[in-house]
Amino acid sequence: MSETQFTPRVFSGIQPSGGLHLGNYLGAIKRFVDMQDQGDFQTVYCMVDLHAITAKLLDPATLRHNTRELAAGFIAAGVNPEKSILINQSQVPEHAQLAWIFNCVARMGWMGRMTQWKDKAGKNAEAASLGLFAYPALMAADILIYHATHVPVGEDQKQHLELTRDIAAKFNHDYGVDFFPLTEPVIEGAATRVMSLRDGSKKMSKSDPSDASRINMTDDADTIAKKIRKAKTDPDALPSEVEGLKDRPEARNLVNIYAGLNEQTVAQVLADVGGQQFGTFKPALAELAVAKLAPISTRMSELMADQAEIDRTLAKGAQQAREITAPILKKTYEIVGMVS
Ligand code: AQP
Repeated sequence: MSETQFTPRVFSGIQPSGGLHLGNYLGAIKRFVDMQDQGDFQTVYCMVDLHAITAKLLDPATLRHNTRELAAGFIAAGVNPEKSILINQSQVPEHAQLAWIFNCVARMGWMGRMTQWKDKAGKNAEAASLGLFAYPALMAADILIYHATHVPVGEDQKQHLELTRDIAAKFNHDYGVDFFPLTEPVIEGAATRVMSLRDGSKKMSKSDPSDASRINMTDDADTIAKKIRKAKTDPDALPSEVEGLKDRPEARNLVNIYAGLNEQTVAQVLADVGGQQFGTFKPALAELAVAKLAPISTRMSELMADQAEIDRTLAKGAQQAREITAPILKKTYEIVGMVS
């Protein structure tokens, strides 16, 4: 256990590897805003553009567009650059510098066991990039270069957070220091794992080739309603109790989404909608989704009309971030024995 008192600090990020979707919103951004507004933490939120090229290299103009649009999405959803530090990862070079040290701390076996690596590399691991394999070490550096104590994430990132703790513990142990905190994951709420609208066994994801599988934060009201209307379901009515959703992944997913958007528990939602057929529930869900998402999407478009302002916000964020990261990197180098 760590004896050191670390400043309560939150770090989390999202890859600009594609457009934002409802899973990112409910699993991550909405909770970033909650933790920012609680006021118990200093909050740092990041577009992890270095991560975004690990699965495949993106067209440069696309990466630039995605990064700015993601920044607009964060702000439109309530991340306030006056309250949180909002950054683009590559503009704070200490992330990548610490990642190199962690590449030397982490073990190949640890990385090889990551389910995301196995899923994304697939059967052809030989052809995957070295960056994809090392992704969790860079993620550990993203978090630990801030000495972040808490990381709000979706369920899919739990294993990477455990690895972050393993890297911190090994570094501390190998150098006989108590320098990096053992960061706590914060995985909370009804929608920590939003599933594809077309297949309740698959996570909603930017890289799913089917656009109908996800609700994009830029979708208009008609598109949102159409995707929900066409979402895969089963023929039964909704249950009144949570246990009734067992073995009904698609039904569970739609109820989870409703609960996440309406800030209710699944049990509360089912108490209201139990007995309804999907013909009734889906339009209600569509109406709720449009009511919650349309203002964010409209604000995103307004922000994207002034990209120079987004760039200024990110430049300011990078400056603020480096006041935290530069001393932590300097101290890390001292501990490791780099001559400065
Ligand atoms: N479906 C999801 N449900 C709940 N949370 C989710 N997150 C992602 N998908 C869901 C959370 O969003 C944050 C940022 O994720 P990311 O974009 O950095 O990486 P990812 O998890 O790999 O997201 P995608 O959409 O699946 O991207 P691609 O397709 O590029 O790999 C994380 O907190 C994540 O938990």
